[in-house]
Amino acid sequence: MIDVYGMSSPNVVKITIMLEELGLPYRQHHVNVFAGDQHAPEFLRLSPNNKVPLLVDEDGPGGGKLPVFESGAILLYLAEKTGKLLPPAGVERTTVLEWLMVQIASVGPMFGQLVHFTRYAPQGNEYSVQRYTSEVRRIFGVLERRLTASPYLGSAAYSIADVATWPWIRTASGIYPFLTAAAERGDALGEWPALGRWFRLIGERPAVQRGVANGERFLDRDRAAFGAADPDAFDRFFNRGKYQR
Ligand SMILES: N[C@@H](CCC(=O)N[C@@H](CS)C(=O)NCC(=O)O)C(=O)O
Repeated sequence: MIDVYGMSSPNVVKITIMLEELGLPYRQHHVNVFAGDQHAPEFLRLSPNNKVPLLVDEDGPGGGKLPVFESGAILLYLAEKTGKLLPPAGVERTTVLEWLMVQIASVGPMFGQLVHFTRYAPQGNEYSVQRYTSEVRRIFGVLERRLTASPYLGSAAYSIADVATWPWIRTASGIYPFLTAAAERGDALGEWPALGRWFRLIGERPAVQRGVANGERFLDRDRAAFGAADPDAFDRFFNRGKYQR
């Protein structure tokens, strides 16, 4: 059995989508990041970067229990465990890994910073909002060029590079001002037609729909946890105030 520790965020939805694609049974456990659960010693022992998702495979290599942290490493682990969604060798494998790394190194961190500065930072961060809006739009352009040349990010076939990236595009469409305005006009991704085609195609996959539904099982609990968080909890979550290092 596989245990997934997380919340309703895109980095966790990647993992429930992957598990649904693979047909592997799993249990989900909520981590209240606004209450600081990710800093508990027993969680840090398994996920030393104090973040979700964390996956624990009771049937790891050699039959032992294996904890895996970082969503990219989890996707790679599951792909190698099953032999699915990652070519076994050669140029196609390298290309899938390149686009997986683009998600881990660029899409996740830059999109995340834009969420921070548009939603959570105190007023007066115009430079940061502009910087991350510009960077996110640059990344949209990179994905658009890739998906104009290739049906999927990594290769001609759907892979873990798509699984990693899709939930972030989904989340972005609902929250970034430059996309929500376009969404109100009917198509958030209208400026990026190849990205839009890819986004809709993957969104039709039944495993993706199940993965999103399961990944968002904790949405209400996350909203309640967010609502219950006091200023000290937000300072801890954002590493500021007395938690600043
Ligand atoms: N690079 C990490 C990022 C994960 C991440 O940012 N997780 C957030 C929720 S989406 C988290 O656990 N935040 C808690 C914290 O930073 O204390 C991954 O891809 O797994």
